[in-house]
This record gives sequence, structure tokens and C-alpha cells, in this order.
Amino acid sequence: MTEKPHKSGYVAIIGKPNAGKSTLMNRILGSKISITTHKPQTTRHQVVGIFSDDHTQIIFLDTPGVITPKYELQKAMMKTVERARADGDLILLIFDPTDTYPTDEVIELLRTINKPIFLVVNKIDSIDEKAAKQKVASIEEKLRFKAVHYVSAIRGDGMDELLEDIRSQLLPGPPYYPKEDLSEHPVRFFVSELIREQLFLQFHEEIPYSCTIDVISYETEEEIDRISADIIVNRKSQKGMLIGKGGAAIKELGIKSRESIEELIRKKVFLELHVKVREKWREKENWVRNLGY
Ligand SMILES: Nc1nc2c(ncn2[C@@H]2O[C@H](COP(=O)(O)OP(=O)(O)OP(=O)(O)O)[C@@H](O)[C@H]2O)c(=O)[nH]1
Ligand SMILES: [Mg+2]
Repeated sequence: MTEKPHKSGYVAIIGKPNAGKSTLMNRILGSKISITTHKPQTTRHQVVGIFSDDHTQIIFLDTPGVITPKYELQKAMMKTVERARADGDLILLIFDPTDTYPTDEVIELLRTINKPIFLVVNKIDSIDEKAAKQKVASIEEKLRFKAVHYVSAIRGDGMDELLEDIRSQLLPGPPYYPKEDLSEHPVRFFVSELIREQLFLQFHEEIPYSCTIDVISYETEEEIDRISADIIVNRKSQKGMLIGKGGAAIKELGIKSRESIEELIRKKVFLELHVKVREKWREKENWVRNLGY
């Protein structure tokens, strides 16, 4: 009997904003590693998610949705996508067939690379097969794919077949991380992401896009973790909106954020939030870099 060789490799998850990239990664890992919301441009960093079984380790790189950047923060986000494109042994282009706008920027980004690409057609739970196939045909005219998969990241349809096909593309190699690891980011990263997720869920229009989170301190005690974080806003006028009437908005943000952090670390959390104004931080390369992008 021949043993299955151990295989490992990097898989970059690339696509337009809101296509379901983070949902797909979370679904494969069976764990919420990357935040997801109904709003585009939720993901801003390269988020590492590690899938392991006895004979495979796949390191997924979730990335921000591909856009034409307008300010420094978005430029940094697109550098992240380019890095993942360079690091991936295989690329998954996540495509949302219910999206009525063109996919040109993503196609442009992937046109010149010489690596296998899978087209992963997501959200098949909300479009009929014929309509999805028509859309796929128009993308296949522009890019060559090693395989096309139809999936629903929300429902989990097509995940086993996708995983098996990803594995078939990987080369024999050792695991790079301990098999029980699901990610590699420090807990502070997840804390700031979970607060940012609540910003996207609770605030409207420009607010979530104008904010970032800076975890100032994280103290671990036996019974409780004490976390203090700044919410950085882009304009002075946004501070009041974040705080809300009588502090109601920031209170709600704090409660929901604390609950999701507690769920992650399975421990009681004391969370202190402060709003700070950094005039036009999104447009300034220094600030963008200092704030972790
Ligand atoms: N109906 C349906 N909705 C989905 C599916 N997968 C993801 N979604 C929804 O699509 C929205 C965007 O999902 P995300 O995973 O945040 O998308 P993303 O591509 O990571 O988005 P960005 O980080 O903004 O680039 C969320 O509301 C998801 O619930 C799916 O298979 N079916
Ligand atoms: Mg995302």
C-alpha cells in the first residue's frame, strides 16, 4: 500500500469586494478567522487561515477586494492583494455571479501571472444555474482557469470538492505550522478586526470606511482580559457620530464588540473604547503605515 504524501502550499483568495472571500475561508476552516459583513471593503489586511488534516496543510491568504484605489489606505490594501498574488501557489478567484458590475480590475490583476487559477463561482444559492454559467462564460473568454467550481460559501455547497481539487494542485511538502493552528495573527489583531466588524455593522455611509482601530493595551488577568482601544476617525465631525446622543452609539459598539471578543477568547473581557481624531489619516501614507496597514 502506498502512503498518501503530505502536501502543503499557499492559496491566495482574490476577488472583488463582497464576493464572499472571507466567508469562504471561514467556511473551509470551520471557524471565524476573517470578519465578514454585507458591506464591500470589509477586509483590509491579508488574513491567514490554516487548514490542516492528516496529510494536507493549506495556508489560505484572504485579501481585500480588488478596487482602483483612491486614497493611501486603499493603496495599501491593494499592495496586500499583490503580495498574496505573489505568495500563492494557487489562486482562487472568487466570483459573485449576482454582482452586476464588471470584474475587469480582478481580471487585469491576474492576467499576467503564470500560476494555476481556479474560478470559484460563489453564492449559487441565490442565482439560477443558467444565469451563473452565462456570466462565467464571459470571464472564461478573458482568463484561463485550471478549474471552475460552483459553490455556496454560506451553505457550504461544493466545499469538499473544492478542497480536494486544491489539494491535487499542491506539491508534496511538510506542514509549515503546527496542525492545531488556525491562524498566525496575534490576539490584538483579532480584537481590532472584531471591533471594526461592529463598526461596519452598526454605522452607515462613510463612517466604517473612515475608521480604524488601534489597540492601546491588552492586559491578561486570571479571570478577565482588560483591553483598551482607540477608534481613529478621519474627520472631527465623525467623532460625535461615533459617540452618539448621550454616548449611546459608542456604548452599543462597546457591548457588541466585547461580546464577540469574549466569544473568540472564551474569557471575560473589559473593553474600553476612546475616539481619537487623526485628520485625514486615510490619505496620509505615514498614518496608514503607523496604524498597521
Ligand atoms: N447568498 C450568499 N451570500 C453570501 C455567500 N457567501 C458570502 N455571502 C455574503 O456576501 C457578503 C460579503 O461576504 P464577505 O465574505 O464579507 O465578502 P468578501 O469578499 O470577503 O468582501 P470584502 O472583504 O469586502 O472584499 C456577506 O453578506 C455574506 O454573508 C453565499 O454563498 N451566498
Ligand atoms: Mg473579506
